[in-house]
Amino acid sequence: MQTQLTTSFDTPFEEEVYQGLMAYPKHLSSKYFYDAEGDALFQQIMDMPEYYLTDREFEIFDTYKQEICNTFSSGGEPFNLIELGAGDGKKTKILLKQLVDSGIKFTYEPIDISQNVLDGLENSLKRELPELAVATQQGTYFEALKKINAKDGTRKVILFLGSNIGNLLHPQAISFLKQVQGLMAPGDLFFIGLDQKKHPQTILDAYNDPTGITAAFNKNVLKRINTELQADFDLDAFLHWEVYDPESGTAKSYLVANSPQTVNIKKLGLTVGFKKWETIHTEISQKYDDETVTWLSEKSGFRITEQFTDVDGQFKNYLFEKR
Ligand code: AVI
Repeated sequence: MQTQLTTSFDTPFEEEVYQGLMAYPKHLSSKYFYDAEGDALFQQIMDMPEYYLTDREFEIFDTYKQEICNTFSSGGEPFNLIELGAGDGKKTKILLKQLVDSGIKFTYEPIDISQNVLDGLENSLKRELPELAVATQQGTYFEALKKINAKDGTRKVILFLGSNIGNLLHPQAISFLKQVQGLMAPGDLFFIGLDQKKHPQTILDAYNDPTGITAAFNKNVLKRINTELQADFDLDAFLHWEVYDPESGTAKSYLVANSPQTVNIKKLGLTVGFKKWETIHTEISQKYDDETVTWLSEKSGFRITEQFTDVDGQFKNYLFEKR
């Protein structure tokens, strides 16, 4: 049973929560996992032994830092190294250090929606790499890229790491890549990290850790609805559930109601009923193979010029060029 008293929304969050919980089957977007608490939980996830993605990409950078940096600096012209969604920059620092040590001229321009994240990153870079030129860009990726383009015509190398695009379905990923491609000039490069298809159990373990960090991360969307929209979700009344389809390469996260219940969301004037075992789909984490990456790149106007992988082929970083 669903009842609704109001339909005007103050924020996209309100509208998406409303639409997602009124839908059948129910869904909520994983982009709402990330508030200060969600950011901290994701940081813990990246440090978990089961979450191999971070370590494998770190291994690739550590092994191929020289080759990667040579491709970035081709021709020796100064360039802007732009990172979409910079986070704490742990992996990027390997490349930054290599570029600085090689005397290559570049400016690091991390883009993030959170000024807090950017301040933390800038402070740590000042301490660890004082000679590095940094120009942080607060805002959405596309706003910030447009601003960078308007400022000067310096060649761009754009980083999008951590298989972040895997949280988008293929059509959304293509539209995202097309927008990036549209903001690139000939000669600019796009360097993207993509998690690969592998033993299904390895993937399930990465998204279903025994300590419950991933479960807390998944439930953080309910916690945000409780605090920001004055709701009364009982977090213990939902199970975190992960499935992986080895054919499509899609890992999906759900929250599953373990009892019949009614949730009130005051800010939306909404009462939402859940049957026992009813689901809320919250996240996809797409896994890739070379054929799929080639298809995605071609669909969005790119060509793959190089790729780097860890020793077991678990993760890959691809270099895309505008076609
Ligand atoms: C940010 N993103 C690429 C992570 C992933 O692997 O899908 C988010 C995450 N969800 C659960 N664990 C990590």
